[in-house]
Amino acid sequence: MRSLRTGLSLAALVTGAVMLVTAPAAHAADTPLRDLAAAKGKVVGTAVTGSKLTGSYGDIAGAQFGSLTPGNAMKWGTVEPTQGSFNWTEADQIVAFAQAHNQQVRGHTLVWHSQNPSWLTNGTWTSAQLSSLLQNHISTEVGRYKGEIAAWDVVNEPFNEDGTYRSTLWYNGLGANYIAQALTWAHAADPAAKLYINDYNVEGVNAKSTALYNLVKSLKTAGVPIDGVGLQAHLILGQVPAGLQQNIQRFADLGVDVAITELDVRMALPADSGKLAQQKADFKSVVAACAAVTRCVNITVWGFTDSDSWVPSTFPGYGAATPYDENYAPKPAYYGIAEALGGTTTTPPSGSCSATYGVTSQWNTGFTGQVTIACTGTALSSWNATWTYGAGQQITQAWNATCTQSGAAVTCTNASYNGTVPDGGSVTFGFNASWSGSNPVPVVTLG
Ligand code: 9MR
Repeated sequence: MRSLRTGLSLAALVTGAVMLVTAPAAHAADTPLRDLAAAKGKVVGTAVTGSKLTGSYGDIAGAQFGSLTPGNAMKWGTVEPTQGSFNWTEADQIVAFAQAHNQQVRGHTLVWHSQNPSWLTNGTWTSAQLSSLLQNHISTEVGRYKGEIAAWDVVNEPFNEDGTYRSTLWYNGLGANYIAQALTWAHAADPAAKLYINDYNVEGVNAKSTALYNLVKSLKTAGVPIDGVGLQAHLILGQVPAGLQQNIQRFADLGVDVAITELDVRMALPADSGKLAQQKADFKSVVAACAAVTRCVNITVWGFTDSDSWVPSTFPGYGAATPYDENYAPKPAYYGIAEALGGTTTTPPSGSCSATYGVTSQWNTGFTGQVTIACTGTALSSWNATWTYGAGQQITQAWNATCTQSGAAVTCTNASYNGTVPDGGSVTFGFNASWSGSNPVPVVTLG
């Protein structure tokens, strides 16, 4: 019974119940992205933050994605902040969550110039010492998760834009051979893990991607264990490189897998319906390019919600780069991914607002729910959301709205500060309620 209830609350959150202002619509994305991808022999994944894997964030991460990449939790600076003293807490948490949700883990990342501990970057090392530090790091981390990581981004961002090697701690201390050595050590520590080199601005055919291509080719020739190439795909709105599929194909033809490892599409804020439609087209074309190449095995978004994206802090004035908005409402980009994976989705028609009801947690006698009101192509300056409870549920408390209940009829009206729902934006309110017997999801009407 308990697991049935958990199942109910998850289904309620993910599928929700939607009523459009303009017209009732069969709501889209009934099949989770991970299932659409699996039907095409692909995996769709997301970067995650371990501490957030509860509530709506955890429900969506678990239900929609077939692989998880720790956004920061497996980086050297996180796992060994002080030499010899390890912190695997967040990494372990993500691996455990993935296993509980039948998901792969993409390990990220073992050898990088960034997010290293200061004891390492501030130290003075001979090349023999540096080599031994790196070998120990790789053996320790890969060994710890042996058998639990589908693929490792062993080397991250080794190239400059012109295709020369980036000047880093590793390149300067060990020469270009650090790449082959890192792959060899990783393979020794977990022979089953797929080993990748991962970089950005290598999505199209250009000097940098050609340098990566030449490197992979020479590693293959030399018998170095290299299984895949990661194209990060941190893209700008409307700028998906024309040669993306051709570039994926040329790597595949070398006999390695390809993954889109960090997909996001940033836009100048504020978002509006035109930009969100372009973003949908961009996500769709990236996913379609991967779907068209057999050896393109994984498409991972770098955070699935705009509330968990690196973009706004790194590119001030830019954001809205992921498939879900900050309130966990799926954006047009979400439907772009689904459509490229063969899903038949009905995106809300332009010029409408919708309300999505979800149960975010449930216990013996009560539950917490939320309603997200999202607009595209139009905006609201005030709103009320009404529904009828079918099984005696009773609201006890609400936040970010004023809710009243008369018999089975519930009416929730905007608070003084959140009546405005901008074009391309959303607001969410929440409530606690009691239930017994069953807790069916009502249909919400916006007024
Ligand atoms: O998402 C990561 C963010 O939380 C960190 O602050 C940032 C620091 O550089 O790294 C982000 O992830 C990066 C990834 O590890 C490698 N490719 C670029 C990503 C965005 O910076």
